[in-house]
Amino acid sequence: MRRSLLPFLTLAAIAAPALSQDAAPGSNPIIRDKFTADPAPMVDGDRLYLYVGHDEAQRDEMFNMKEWLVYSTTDMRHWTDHGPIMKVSDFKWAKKDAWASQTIRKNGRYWFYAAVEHDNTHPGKAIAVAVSDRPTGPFVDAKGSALITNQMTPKGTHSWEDIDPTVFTDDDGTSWIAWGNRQAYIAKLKSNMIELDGPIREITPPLFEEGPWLHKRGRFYYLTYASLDRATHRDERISYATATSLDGPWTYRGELTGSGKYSFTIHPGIAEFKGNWYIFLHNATLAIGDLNGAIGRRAVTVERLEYNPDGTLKPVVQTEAGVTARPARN
Ligand code: FUB
Repeated sequence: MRRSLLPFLTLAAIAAPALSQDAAPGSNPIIRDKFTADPAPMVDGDRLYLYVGHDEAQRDEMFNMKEWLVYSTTDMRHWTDHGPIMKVSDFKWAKKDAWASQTIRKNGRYWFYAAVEHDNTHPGKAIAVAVSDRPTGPFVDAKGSALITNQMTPKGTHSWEDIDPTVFTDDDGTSWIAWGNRQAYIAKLKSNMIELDGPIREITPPLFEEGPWLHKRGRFYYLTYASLDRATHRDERISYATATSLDGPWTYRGELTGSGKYSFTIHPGIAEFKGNWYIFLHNATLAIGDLNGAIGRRAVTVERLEYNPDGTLKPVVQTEAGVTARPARN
């Protein structure tokens, strides 16, 4: 997120036309009765769960995010609304800002990591961890304090550097957490999932802005993220890097998408579900009542994610049809 552009971006988004509420099930945006952002898919059994932040910005407010929601699907077309899983006020040490999150299953429990604003004891953004016995919650604060605070990454230049956690369990059972804004970091998690195991390492890839997402396919690890080329672009796009080990080195592979329509931010979430790969994103094309899309009123979308034979990713075109369109022929 880059603060100086925000008034302009909000005005640009006000031009968004209203979208039809009776579009084909599964077309983009996939949730149309609430503004949702920062999608984080998790596959569990027969179902894909989608964790999102709830955008509730009014008028010219920038962000107003107080809670996280979860939806699920078995067919990528029809989504069940399971409601809020947690409010930021459930973390007693946090002040506000239910920002980007990710949930993973480990040892039969569901671990939810999220960015929030810490209270004045540790000024700046922080990363929280919560746990539940069910993917739909309720989730409770698993630690009673932040997992990561702004003070733990002293090289950073700004107070919202420690946001957007992505959590990934490697083939050997070790779980890792990566996060960041402008600087990207990675650390191992202890098996209790609520403590770091060892040092924090910086892994900032080219043009990194925020929203890292870790996944693995075949021999490659992928670090996909919101990027911003300040010299040429006004809005974030998605870029990615690959490695053959989470210790790196990471090879920059370039841009994967353009910007989200009418949106300064964009945020990737990737999952394989029933033999197909998907990338979830957000844009600001949705209008609800007299509220149009804006920087704080986003809408989650999904597209197919396809690989080239060498493991690189095919460019993703953001569409209204989304997964309702026929898959492209190889
Ligand atoms: O939704 C609030 C923030 O905006 C997220 O943490 C960033 O990734 C960006 O989407």
